[in-house]
Amino acid sequence: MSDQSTAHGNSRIGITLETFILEGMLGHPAATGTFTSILNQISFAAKLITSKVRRAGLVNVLGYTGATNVQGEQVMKLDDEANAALIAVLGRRQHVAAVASEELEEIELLTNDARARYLVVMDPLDGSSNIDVNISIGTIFGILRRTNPDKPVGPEDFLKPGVELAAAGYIMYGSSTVVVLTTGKGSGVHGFTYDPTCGEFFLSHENIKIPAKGSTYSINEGNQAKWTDDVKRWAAWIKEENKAEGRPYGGRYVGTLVADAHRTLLKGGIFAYPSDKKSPEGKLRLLYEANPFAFIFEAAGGKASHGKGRILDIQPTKLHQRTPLILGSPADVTAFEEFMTGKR
Ligand code: AFP
Repeated sequence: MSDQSTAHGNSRIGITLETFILEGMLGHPAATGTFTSILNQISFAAKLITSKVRRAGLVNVLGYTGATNVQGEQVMKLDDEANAALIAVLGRRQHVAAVASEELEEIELLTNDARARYLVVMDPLDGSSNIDVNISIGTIFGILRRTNPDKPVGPEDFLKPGVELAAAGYIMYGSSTVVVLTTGKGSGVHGFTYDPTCGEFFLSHENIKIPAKGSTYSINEGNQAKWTDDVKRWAAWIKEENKAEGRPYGGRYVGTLVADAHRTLLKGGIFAYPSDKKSPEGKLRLLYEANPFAFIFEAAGGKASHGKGRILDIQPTKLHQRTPLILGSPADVTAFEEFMTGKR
């Protein structure tokens, strides 16, 4: 399959991810190509991880679960493999100085070169408890500009509010592999679907806009006993019969943030992982789960909240900080916030 940019009139549907990224760079005459190169490297990592994910079931069937496989190689957990693939790929071109990963307690330095102007935050394999039951999993990433290139990178360099992200995206290993990315509100949110027969990502979802209001809610109902009274009231309200207001909403919950957020982004509605008695600070991680998704949802016309305000405005204090996370259509997230702030 070749680039099909001409087959759809003005639409760019069908162009490859590489061409899309390159055209973006050509629109910025001052661009050095560094940023373009990082996005290309991430799309290469997406292919590597896809090939590992697609064989995950076989690894078990063939009994490759011990410390070594038949080739005598160390068999890593898929989370570790995804982490290692991303670090290897991002480290190759000296553009990324360091990464903060869900898989690593500390940051990983990739180069001391002062010309490495970017930092990457990532959850290499989100939803890993779903691997064994063959349910969608994903990778989440965000790219930050390095503000002190003359100083060695430290964890404090990653503690920036999400508004400062230069780009964010995710890869979903679902019925197809899809990459969704954005460089912010002006550039839109775009999705690319992988064609395994030729090893390319093609633009399949151009300029994604989330519906203003949806009809689906996504929350782990098993946590109900631990919810605050405000969350309980909201959950009862969303299930209440009210035809004029489009309620009750249908429930959908995968338990992989990437999958629940992807569905919410395309179809509208709300995803909520609020704080509860067990996790008063929330469960999901601010830097590499909440912030990238908040950046994507806002760029698609949606909202991302911690219940009482904007995720992207939170000033992080810790690398692995947690946060409540509410994502979705603007009307649906606003209604949730109204329940949390005593307006309903
Ligand atoms: P795992 O990676 O341990 O499966 O956790 C996935 C996750 O971080 C996120 O992807 C889900 O939205 C959330 O946790 C699900 O959490 P619950 O299992 O508590 O509903």
